Amino acid sequence: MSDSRTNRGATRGVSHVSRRRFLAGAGLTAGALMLSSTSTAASASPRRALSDGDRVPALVIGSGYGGAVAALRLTQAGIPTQVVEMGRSWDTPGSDGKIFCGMLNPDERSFWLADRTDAPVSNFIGFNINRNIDRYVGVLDSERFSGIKVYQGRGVGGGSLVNGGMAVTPKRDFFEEILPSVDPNAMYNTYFPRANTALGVNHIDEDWFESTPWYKFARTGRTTAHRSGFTTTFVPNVYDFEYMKQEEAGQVPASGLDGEVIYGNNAGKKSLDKTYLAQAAATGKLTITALHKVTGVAPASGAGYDVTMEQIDERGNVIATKVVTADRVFFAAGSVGTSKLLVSMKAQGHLPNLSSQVGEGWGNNGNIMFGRANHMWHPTGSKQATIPAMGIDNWADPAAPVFAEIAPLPAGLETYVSLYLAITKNPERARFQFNSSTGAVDLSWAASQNQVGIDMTKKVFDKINRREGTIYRTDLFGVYKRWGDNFTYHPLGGCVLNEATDNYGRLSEYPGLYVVDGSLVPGNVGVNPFVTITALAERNMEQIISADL
Ligand code: FAE
Repeated sequence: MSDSRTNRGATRGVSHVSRRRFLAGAGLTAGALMLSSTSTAASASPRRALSDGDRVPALVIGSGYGGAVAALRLTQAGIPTQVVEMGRSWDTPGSDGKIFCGMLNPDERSFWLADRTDAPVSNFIGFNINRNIDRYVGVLDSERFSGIKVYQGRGVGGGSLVNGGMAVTPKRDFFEEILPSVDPNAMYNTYFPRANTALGVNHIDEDWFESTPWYKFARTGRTTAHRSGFTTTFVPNVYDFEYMKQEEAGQVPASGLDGEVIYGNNAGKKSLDKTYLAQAAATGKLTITALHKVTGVAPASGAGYDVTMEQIDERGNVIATKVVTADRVFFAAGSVGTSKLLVSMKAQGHLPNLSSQVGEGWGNNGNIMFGRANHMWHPTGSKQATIPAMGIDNWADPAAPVFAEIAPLPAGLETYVSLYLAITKNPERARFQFNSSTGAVDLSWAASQNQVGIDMTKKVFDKINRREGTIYRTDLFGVYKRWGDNFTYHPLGGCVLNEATDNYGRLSEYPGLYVVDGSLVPGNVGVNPFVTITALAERNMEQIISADL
């Protein structure tokens, strides 16, 4: 079986350009980082956080992928843009001199307003490895609904702060299947390449991959996959692999080689604050108001929309409530955040004419995490990079459509575990619903809806286990629990393009309201989603700016 480059064509030649952009971006960010945590834009005008009663031309709710694209393209079009972000700006080191904490020593910076960490791999050989922490506006949230837990990044940069950086352009035939109203030629010729360039996507040096101890876990996963007849593929990333090589050589501070990823990377990763948001800040037209959570959007008297927000302190206490009037509002709070806001605004009569499709079409991108126990003669290495670089690609098999990332388990010791995050073609969907008795928005997903994804995963990995004479680990996600099927890293949908919105993300019933984030993607994209979210936002913003502004 052979390796192949995942969608290499879409990103070929990007690394040199993006490296230059990254360095430029990092410089800009350094300037931006001098500002306070409530107003982080370099030379933004006005250079202050939003105040009660302000009137602004464009307000973006959330600073993840959709929000960052909107911010950059609006500011480049000359429009002063306000981004409102509920998380903090991750620009100030803690007492240990680092901005983020590592995975093996999590502290209050790890989790969003929680008393205890809630790591996806929660257990190890019978022990729960979570630990008590102080409540703080940490960078990773595990938002709980009755049937699923949704991991999301919190802070300026959204999911880019906590994710594994895997930058995968989706397979064209599946993209055409899920979003038939979108011109695929435009996406694959223009917007995917644009997104990959602006995100700073790069590829691992394959010779280095083959020789470094830090990717032994991936080579072991590859060997066992190939022996059972499965194909693997290198996966592009926004972590700078050249920086990682320098980490190995001891020339720069280690991050991806020092157990840092889901609670943030202190170096190496081109998160959005170093790419899109840094470029937007450089226009002088951007202001980011952090630690402000939008709670309501409703038509203003006269023109525009009143956006209500709560300012919180770093312990999560509400310290002010503000209402800002915006001519245009871009919902970029992520699949969960945007869907919850819109569903509750509709149900409470603030935006009653929103489409009945708002809240529909949510999926978990078929996520299933699990581990296999290798034999002792098949170690995975005590040294493991935190950044995944390879996947098992069985998507074309209709009986078991699975794209499984070979994930690291950087425990600092040999575990013999091969860990995987499988993306399966799970067709199950759920809806967000307003609960009038609690005032909260529930998600209807039931745990049983992930069984179809487990069945697909088993078809691939049972075969590998039979061939290798190995078994699944049952100690990683609880006690005697084989599947990490009760959480997702990839929430998608809830405000699906061309169903809840028009074909460009406009909430047509309310001119001036737009959706630009992962809620537009209908539940499953077959690969890790941020490149798709970014490229779709690029496409939609181009149209919106030229036609509406
Ligand atoms: P997102 O990035 O979540 O940004 C939404 C932002 O809005 C956040 O910063 C929120 O704090 C903020 N927000 C929410 N509600 C409000 C409100 N009411 N008021 C103000 N602000 C608000 O949305 N994807 C990949 O493609 N590759 C990977 O390797 C990968 N690894 C992942 C690993 C982890 C641990 C996690 C959690 C996710 C991973 N993902 C990965 C998923 C990826 O990060 C996710 O799809 C995108 O971040 C979603 O982008 P959005 O713009 O939709």
